[in-house]
Amino acid sequence: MASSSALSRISTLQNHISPLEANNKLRSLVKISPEVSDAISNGRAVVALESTIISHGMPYPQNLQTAKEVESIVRENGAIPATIAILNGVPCIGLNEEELERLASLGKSVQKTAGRDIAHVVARRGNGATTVSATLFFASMVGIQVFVTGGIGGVHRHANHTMDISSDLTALGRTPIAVISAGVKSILDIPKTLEYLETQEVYVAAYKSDEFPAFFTEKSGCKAPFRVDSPEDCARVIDANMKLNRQAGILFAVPIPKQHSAAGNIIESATQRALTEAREQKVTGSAETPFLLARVNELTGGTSLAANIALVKNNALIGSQIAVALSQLI
Ligand code: PSU
Ligand code: MN
Repeated sequence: MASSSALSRISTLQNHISPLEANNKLRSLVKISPEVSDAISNGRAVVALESTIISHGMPYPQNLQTAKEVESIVRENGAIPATIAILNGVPCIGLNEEELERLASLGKSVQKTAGRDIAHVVARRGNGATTVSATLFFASMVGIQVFVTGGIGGVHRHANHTMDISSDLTALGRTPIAVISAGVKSILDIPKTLEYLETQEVYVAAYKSDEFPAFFTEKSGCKAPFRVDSPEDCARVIDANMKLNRQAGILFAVPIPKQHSAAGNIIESATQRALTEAREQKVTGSAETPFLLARVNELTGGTSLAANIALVKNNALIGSQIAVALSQLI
């Protein structure tokens, strides 16, 4: 028999009360677009999207083009996109076209905002592009359950010396949201990243594969803890996690589409060179990922950018299907 406090917890869950609904003060601090707000209240499928990938992950204007295309893919597949960023100190959930353009054209002058940086950007009334960790925070605040990105951060190579472990991993460990990514880049230590996700109690599955993907390549040499084969499989995992009130997150790792993985080896050797350059130029901390992404793109003559765009769009397609399957389950 469940105790009465457990029962009231379950009934709260079934009504899907998000922290925002539970705490009116939060409402005055964030701006939710009318479309996203309607979709959430009506139980429609919503997909959160991060913004560091726009400001720091890709150059202008490809970043704007990709952000718009990703939003269209989400809509075409029956879900509502909610791109999250901080504009003039206001966390925005769902950007309109003008806001998206502003963010994309400001590029790297926007503060890369991980969980650690949120209060700083809000206090200074600055502009912040949210990483996976900060996007998880805001998505969870408004009750979004599915979040699409390109690649999440992870345990960096040499982390045993530098302690450089992305806060994406600890945020996933305490936020019950499903993140769809193409795995993690080989600029990171993939086996250690998987170990750390296990420590954080994050559910990890590869999509239609036994192996955890390595962003630009379909395989990393590491077996994924679980395998899922359809959006419905994914939705059932999210539903079980939520009904059990587990506070840890979920990572669905979707391999890059085959036609774009051919360049994987060229990109891998460019990555090795960029890593050496980063060490030589002493690029560390939050500057490391943007440096490596830009350098690998230069070294491959744009091939890595094309592959990056293709995999983000594929993740948006699958993420929307998962969000729709979830909305039909609940
Ligand atoms: N990996 C990518 N592209 C990206 C990022 C990571 O392939 O754009 C971004 C994401 O926003 C991710 C962040 O959340 O970098 C992680 O940064 P750090 O390693 O500093 O935690
Ligand atoms: Mn870091």
